[in-house]
Amino acid sequence: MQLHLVGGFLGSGKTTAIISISRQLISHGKKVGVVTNDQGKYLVDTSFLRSQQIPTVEVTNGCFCCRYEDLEEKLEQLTEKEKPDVVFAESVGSCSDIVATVIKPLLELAGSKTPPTSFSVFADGRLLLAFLEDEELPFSENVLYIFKKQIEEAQILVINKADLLSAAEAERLLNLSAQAFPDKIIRLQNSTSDEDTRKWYDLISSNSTISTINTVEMDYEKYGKGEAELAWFDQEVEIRHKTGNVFPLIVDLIQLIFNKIVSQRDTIGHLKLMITSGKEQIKISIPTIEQEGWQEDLLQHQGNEAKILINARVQSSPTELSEIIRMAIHEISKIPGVLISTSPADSFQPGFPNPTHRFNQP
Ligand SMILES: Nc1nc2c(ncn2[C@@H]2O[C@H](COP(=O)(O)OP(=O)(O)OP(=O)(O)O)[C@@H](O)[C@H]2O)c(=O)[nH]1
Ligand SMILES: [Mg+2]
Repeated sequence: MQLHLVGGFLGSGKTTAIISISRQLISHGKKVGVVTNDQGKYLVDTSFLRSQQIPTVEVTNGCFCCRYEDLEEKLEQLTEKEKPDVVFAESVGSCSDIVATVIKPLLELAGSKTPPTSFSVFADGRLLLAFLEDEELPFSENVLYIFKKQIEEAQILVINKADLLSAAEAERLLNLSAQAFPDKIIRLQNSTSDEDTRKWYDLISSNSTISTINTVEMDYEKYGKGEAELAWFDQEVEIRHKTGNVFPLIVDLIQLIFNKIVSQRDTIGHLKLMITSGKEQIKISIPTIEQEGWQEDLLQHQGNEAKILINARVQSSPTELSEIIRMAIHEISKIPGVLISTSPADSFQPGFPNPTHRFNQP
């Protein structure tokens, strides 16, 4: 069995690439499994992967490094149940120091039955270009530290969302990345293209150098502060309209949340929603740089009730983020004919990173 670790910042495209290649592999008769990971416990990604019939287990309530034993246990469960040929493990987008705390332990601990084959780190090409050209990014210094460290420890750097770059930007980005990271394997990729994710898979499945991967220096004070400057919010919302279609209301709800976050000068890491209506399951995703078209996608659907799982990861405080979402839901609930019920909201800052193991020799 091959195990491919996939890291990188919130919204960089990890799940998109994993789904694209998993579906291709499954259609060619391979057995695939995925491990998702998050600080929260109600995960849009898990729900979306399962909706695509991809066997998925999850490590919740903390990153792989802080819940290392859980990761090993889930890998074992998946291996026993599905007997997969290939497993992808996607770490939470606020996690770094994965080489020292996950890859080295998986490679070197006697009890570890699942040594990894590759470690890819995804970065949104537009954010990476701004970063390498010393432009200001919309993150605090400590959050930017996490973004930077994730890239620094990559074995394979996937510069993603290539389709959203001009040819000139792509060329500049490749040149700058080659200069900044001479020791990495660098790929420019569009993860919405099956052909491109297939090439990524060819690269990671033939990788033979994982055992030589180096750990990076990590300032845990800065890393911890960066995580604490992010807010997590998860909630399930059921919306019904007595006579009409709820989808335009869902668009309004998301737009209200988005506008309020932006007007408060908070930065979205990733706002993602899983909408279930009848037999349909739709994932809506708004990363740091909003991608157009989600409104039109949603308005193609119809139904007078839906269940919405909200996962918001925002540079903000949990109190502020909860209030923004509570107010938006309240606004929509005032519309005549609309009935809304909500599960208790789960809102918090990720705890200080406290890895189970840390192999700090290079
Ligand atoms: N145009 C374009 N969009 C992409 C690409 N890869 C991902 N996306 C979009 O980017 C958004 C975020 O993608 P995800 O795959 O959910 O990102 P992620 O890294 O798994 O996010 P988290 O799990 O929250 O950290 C979605 O709207 C995707 O459709 C790409 O190569 N090109
Ligand atoms: Mg994901």
